[in-house]
Amino acid sequence: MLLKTKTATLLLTLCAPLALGACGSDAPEPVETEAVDVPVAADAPEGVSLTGAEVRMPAVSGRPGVAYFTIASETPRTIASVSVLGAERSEIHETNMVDGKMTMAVVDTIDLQPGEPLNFQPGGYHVMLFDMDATIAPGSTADVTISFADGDKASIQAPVTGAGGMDHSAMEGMD
Ligand SMILES: [Cu+2]
Repeated sequence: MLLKTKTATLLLTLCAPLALGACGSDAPEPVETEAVDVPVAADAPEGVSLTGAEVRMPAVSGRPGVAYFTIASETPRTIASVSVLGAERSEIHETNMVDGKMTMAVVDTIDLQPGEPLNFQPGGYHVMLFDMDATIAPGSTADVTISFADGDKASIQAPVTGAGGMDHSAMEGMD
């Protein structure tokens, strides 16, 4: 997942000077640019944190894309829907293992509890994006909006990445 990768990179960057034993004043300052790359919601209700968003292209053109992110709330909230600008329709799905097979089910709403961040990620909750237009392309960003049952919304700019990950192949049979 994107967020984990970025965190690992940041730790490596911070640890490098120590590992080299270069603690003198000549040691280069650790650069934290990787951490800045983690997308953070510019627009979210108070107490809501929305981070690490990613929109992934389908392996086969015309198939649904998928959106991932991490969301947390300091108060109980219900996620009612997730939409992405440039995708005509979206559905929240949950991946489950049933009898050793990976299956997906549409989820209408998700309850968010304080202290329990939800990771939308391959193999778990994810948002399927149908009928994406050309504005969603690798290297660009897509506007992801989470709508809560009380009408509040949180938005984040998600980097669009190329196809990849297991969860896509699992989706090919689904429509
Ligand atoms: Cu799905």
